[in-house]
Amino acid sequence: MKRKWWHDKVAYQIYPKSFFDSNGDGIGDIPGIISKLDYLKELGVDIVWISPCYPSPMADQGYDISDYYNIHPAFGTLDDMDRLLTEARKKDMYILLDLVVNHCSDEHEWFEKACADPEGKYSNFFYIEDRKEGQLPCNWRSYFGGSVWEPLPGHPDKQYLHLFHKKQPDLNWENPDVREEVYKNINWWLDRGLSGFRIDAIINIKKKLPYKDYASDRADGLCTVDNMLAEARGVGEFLGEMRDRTFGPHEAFSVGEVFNEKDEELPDFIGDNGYFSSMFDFAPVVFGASSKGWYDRKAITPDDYKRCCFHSQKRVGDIGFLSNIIENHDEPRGVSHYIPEGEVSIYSKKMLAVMYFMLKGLPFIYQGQEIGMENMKFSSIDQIDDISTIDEYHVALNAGCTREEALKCISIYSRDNARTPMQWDCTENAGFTSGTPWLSVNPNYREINVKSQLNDPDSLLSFYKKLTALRKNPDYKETIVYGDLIPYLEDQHNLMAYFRKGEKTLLILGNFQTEPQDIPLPGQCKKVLLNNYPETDISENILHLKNYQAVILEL
Ligand code: TEU
Ligand code: CA
Repeated sequence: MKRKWWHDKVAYQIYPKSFFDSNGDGIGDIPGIISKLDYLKELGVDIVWISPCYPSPMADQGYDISDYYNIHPAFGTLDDMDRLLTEARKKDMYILLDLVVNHCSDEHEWFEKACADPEGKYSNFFYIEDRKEGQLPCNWRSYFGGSVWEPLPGHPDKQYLHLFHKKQPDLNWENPDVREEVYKNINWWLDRGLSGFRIDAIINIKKKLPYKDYASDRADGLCTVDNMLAEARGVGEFLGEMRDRTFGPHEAFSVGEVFNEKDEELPDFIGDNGYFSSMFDFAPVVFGASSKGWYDRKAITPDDYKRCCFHSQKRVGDIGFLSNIIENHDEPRGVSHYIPEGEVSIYSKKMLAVMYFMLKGLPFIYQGQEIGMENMKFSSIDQIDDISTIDEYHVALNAGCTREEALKCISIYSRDNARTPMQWDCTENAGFTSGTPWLSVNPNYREINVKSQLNDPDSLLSFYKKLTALRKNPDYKETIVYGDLIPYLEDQHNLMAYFRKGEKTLLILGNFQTEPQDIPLPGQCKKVLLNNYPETDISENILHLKNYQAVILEL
């Protein structure tokens, strides 16, 4: 594996709408991000990915872009963005934006021009088909519910394809003009001083054509697009071209949102000169998902979590670098997702932090994760903003769930769990805004907030600082960044343990339960590098792990 500038870094995801509001309109903004750069620097963050902040009608919270060359006025101006890039550079920090190019907004001028003249140049920017007697070209279901086909505004005899919301028409990547527009935009940002991109829904850009039906998997007669994506071939030609025309020459960082890639494709995706610098490991994130919907999803156990992580680590081996997460803006809060209900505590939160942070790859922290923000307890569907959650609520009801059952499943999996405002302090609205927040603050902000953790050496925030410091510690960096990952006592129930072997040998262990566990050590412990308890109890080479204890040992 070739060494790259970003390998030893720590990354952080900002969901700008919910991060910090500088002007009291209830919406987080870029000046707000600038004012918190020192906070991130002290946490040990180097790379910051900001979810979309471009002009957008916000049908999908900015993942529906109407202008790729500007900033949404609620978030600030291009000057603010330039200032953010300059300030970040002064602090040796790197800014990534979100590249959302599987689709644009239906309010983007390309789509408006396609509607104005469906025979003109821009109609070929999208997938537009004739609509004879209301017939659909295929029975694919959009990710947010309903058919992927929608009548073309102003032209009821035509219809366009949208794998996501109907306000997110898919861009036709088969058209070289579309690809040129995308590359032009990427280069424009990179030339402006951006360090790279997180790349949204990128596996969706290649469609299996001609359109055809697949077996339906729900009562609506439609089927998930996963069937079609599994059969689509040739996405690599687009991705290789994109790399060669944009990221490659700029030596920019790119991290792909890639689902369902096959083992043999890994070297093409993230090997030396892969399409992307890295891609997220979604194995634990998607565990238990059902094509029927969230209501049918199977909960993940600690053993499942471990198996998912190790499976990904083994398949990627030395090919490249995964990006490791426990949550993002599409997922529940990691501590609520991976720690069994009733066992969420400062100990289990720290244990989970150790477990994922020490995996091989690039660790990403999602805003609020570092203070242990938890899922919201939604008591009514009216508290939900997210389109995907509202769809899943109705999917559950249509499948026969009661309102209580439907509410319970969306409470567990809602994307809004991660989108509630960042909890900065214990004043009203958690110090996120002086106005009315666009989405309710989690009422637990009085207990869980940055201010109360900043000067507490035992807080989760301080613990994350120890983890980032260890990753940068010159004595251990080489091992933590490049050392092999080898599972230890892999089949032991509720234990997650692995070696990182390089210049040094580290053993990372986490007791994923409230009951204590005795673990035989494979060698003499030279040093305890990190522990979520004050003491480490080792006698005669047996490590006695307490309730959710996690330790990093040097052997
Ligand atoms: O997500 C892509 C994706 O696959 C999601 O549909 C995911 O399965 C879903 O969020 C689970 O509820 C990306 C973005 O991360 C997401 O926020 C956007 O809504 C989506 O693309 C469309 O741009
Ligand atoms: Ca604001």
